[in-house]
Amino acid sequence: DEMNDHPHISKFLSYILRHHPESIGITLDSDGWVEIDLLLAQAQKHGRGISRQELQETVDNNSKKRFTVSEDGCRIRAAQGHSTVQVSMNLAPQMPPDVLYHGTATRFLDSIMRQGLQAGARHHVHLSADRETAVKVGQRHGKPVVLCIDAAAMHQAGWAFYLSDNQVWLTEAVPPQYLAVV
Ligand code: HQG
Repeated sequence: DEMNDHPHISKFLSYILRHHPESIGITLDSDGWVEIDLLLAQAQKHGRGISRQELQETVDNNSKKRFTVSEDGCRIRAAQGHSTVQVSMNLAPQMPPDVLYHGTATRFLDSIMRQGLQAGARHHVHLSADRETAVKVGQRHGKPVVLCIDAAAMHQAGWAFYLSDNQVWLTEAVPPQYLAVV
């Protein structure tokens, strides 16, 4: 099926490209890229036979555009969400919109309003330019609540913001004074 988004392959690629490339004996470069031929060969060796076409369909049909293939078609990377791997992604700091949103679960609110938003296992806190995306992200964790981030004030104070290949806004942390419950 040409619209197949291959959710199992997507989960596998997220695991490898965000968290544990070493589990199939590959390393990512500092921008998070790996040669597709090498990735597929090593996956095969570890019992995950994936064709080049299945990989391309997974990339093209992924609802969140989680993976980016390089312009020459030879390399792939996860757009965001990295944890343990040492990747910088080499994203240039960007001027954020004045307001950004973060969706979370209500049970995290007290802690977040005390400590601010923290990246936890990931390299960055994930923010979105629209409220709807934040609601969806929050729903993954429980009863959703959306926080408004005063990105203009943060930017003014010197915090760097980055925009991932798939339009997720990233920053190191968000101190409580820049947060409000919508
Ligand atoms: C919460 C998905 C207590 C934070 C989405 C979140 C996103 C705190 C959870 C991407 C806290 C971490 C990332 C604090 C933050 N006290 N809780 N001080 N600071 N939290 O999954 O943003 O499907 O690591 O609110 O679309 O939910 O993976 O982050 O609830 O873009 O492609 O700690 O993951 O994309 O959870 O989601 P996560 P997230 P993918």
